Amino acid sequence: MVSFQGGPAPIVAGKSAEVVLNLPQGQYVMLCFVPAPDGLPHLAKGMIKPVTVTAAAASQPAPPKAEGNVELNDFAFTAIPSNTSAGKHTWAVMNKGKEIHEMGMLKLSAPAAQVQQILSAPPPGPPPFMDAGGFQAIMPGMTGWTTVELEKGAYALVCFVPSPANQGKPHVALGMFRSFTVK
Ligand SMILES: [Cu+2]
Repeated sequence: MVSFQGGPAPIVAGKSAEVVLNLPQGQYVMLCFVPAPDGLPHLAKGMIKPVTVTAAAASQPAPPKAEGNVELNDFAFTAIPSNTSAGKHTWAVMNKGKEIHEMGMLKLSAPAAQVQQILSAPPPGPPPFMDAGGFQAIMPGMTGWTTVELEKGAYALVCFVPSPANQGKPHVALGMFRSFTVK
């Protein structure tokens, strides 16, 4: 009934995330899957909004100039930009796999290996990371753009999309996690 067309990934309160999408004309919904303290996703509490995308104007802006590519694959981030210095960067996010993928970005406050393990089976209590934006799920073959604002420290890219070919396991449990350091 739906196809995933991207959008900004979860971000901590008070910060902002930026994406550029090339949306075909049609009916859309914006929604938020982040769980509330009672476990219900925000969309069940009203965080869902229909949007109509009308026909494109004759003259279209050029795609953003990306300084690097993030390649999403089954089930790994097979390429990430080489320049991850502190500051703003515009990345092209490309789904090169056969499944739907996303590029969630986390700022880590624990070693990456420990965070990766926790994400597959989250224990109760505050997580050792902060949601730092990124790019929401897109269909195979699609590309979008995100401008990320990096601070010094440890980060990871992660995909939580469930895999139909693997009993619905989230991609992170299949290895779709890649850490990087911002200097
Ligand atoms: Cu994925």
